[in-house]
Amino acid sequence: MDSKRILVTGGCGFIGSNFIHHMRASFPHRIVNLDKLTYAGNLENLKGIDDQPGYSFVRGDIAETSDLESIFDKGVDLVINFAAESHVDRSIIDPDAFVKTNIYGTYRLLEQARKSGIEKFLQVSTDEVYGSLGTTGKFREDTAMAPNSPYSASKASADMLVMAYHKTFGLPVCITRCSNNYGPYQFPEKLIPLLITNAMEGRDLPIYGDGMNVRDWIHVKDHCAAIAIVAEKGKAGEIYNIGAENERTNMEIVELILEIMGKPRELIKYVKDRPGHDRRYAIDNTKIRDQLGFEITVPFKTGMEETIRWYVENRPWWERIKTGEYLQYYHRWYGQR
Ligand code: NAD
Ligand code: TDX
Repeated sequence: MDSKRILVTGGCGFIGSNFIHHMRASFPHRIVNLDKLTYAGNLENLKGIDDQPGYSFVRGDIAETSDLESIFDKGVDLVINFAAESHVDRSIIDPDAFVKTNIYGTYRLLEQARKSGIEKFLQVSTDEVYGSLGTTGKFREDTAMAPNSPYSASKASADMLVMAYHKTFGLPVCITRCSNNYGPYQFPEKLIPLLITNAMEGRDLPIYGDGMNVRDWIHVKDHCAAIAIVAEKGKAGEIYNIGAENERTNMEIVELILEIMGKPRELIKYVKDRPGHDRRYAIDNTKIRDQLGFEITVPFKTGMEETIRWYVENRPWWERIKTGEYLQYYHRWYGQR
């Protein structure tokens, strides 16, 4: 790939920061990271990159035209939109920010890209837009969307806007729909880091309902590699599913974590189910494998061992989040600027 100017939105979150690490290690592109720094955005995730030439950080909101204009005025070749409210449980408590960022924010970004002209707009979406599967079958790119939570409905709405901008205005877009990610820098509200960090603290490991819901887990490194491939080779107007063919029940996940960490089963606590809890997700990744040459590189057990080691070795990272110290730090540091 030639050197490009890439706008990465939401680059201080879990997948966005892993993606920036991946790109800086592999490609010569200039990256502008636009992030609002919500509770999920953490500048620490980019330590070591923040002062590199060719990388810049802008604190701002994808839903604010003025924040976007100041970046697009300097030229943008490629937009990769990670910015989102991403936690299903929070969308059940208060969907407001989900509608604002995931739908309206994506719309503003599309409008800016359309006005400024770009080579490609890559929307990072999710398999949750397809809804829930029974015991058989897999999501294909032509599976109809049937979202069940405010989060997945907001992501599905954004996907429809993205595709409409392609059909109506000819904007060169691609959409990726990935399954559940795990790996370093994941906010400890999500299942895997929540279980690991609670186990380290000797706290209960909450499992919703009967624990038999199925997710198709992929290491974040493989997701980031797939996004880079779609950014380079994806055809405009196309959707690409991303998954690792790695279906596990939540019980299998908690048991594996307990086994690797050498912790007792007694820590498991069944709790009241999530309302509208999707039963099963499974991705058919034939299209991205056959058409773009994507391959999975991280075996699940190895990926989980590495991830657990990362949380053990980076205890201050998640302790600051769990004690709220990061937020206090943030207000102290930025409050007077
Ligand atoms: P995350 O919650 O860890 O990070 C989201 C980032 O976006 C944060 O840094 C936050 O500060 C930023 N942000 C939020 N609102 C913003 C706004 N209005 N303007 C600018 N920045 C804003 O999320 P994640 O898990 O890294 O997910 C990234 C993307 O990937 C999301 O679009 C999500 O829907 C999608 N996705 C996630 C998974 C998963 O398993 N985590 C799987 C498939 C797809
Ligand atoms: O405490 C918990 N106990 C529990 O049993 C939590 C937090 C979750 N769960 C269950 C719910 C799901 O079946 O574990 C499974 C995974 O839950 P989450 O980590 O909340 O992920 P999920 O709801 O599947 O959504 C994730 O994957 C798709 C991401 O959060 C989304 O951003 C992504 O789009």
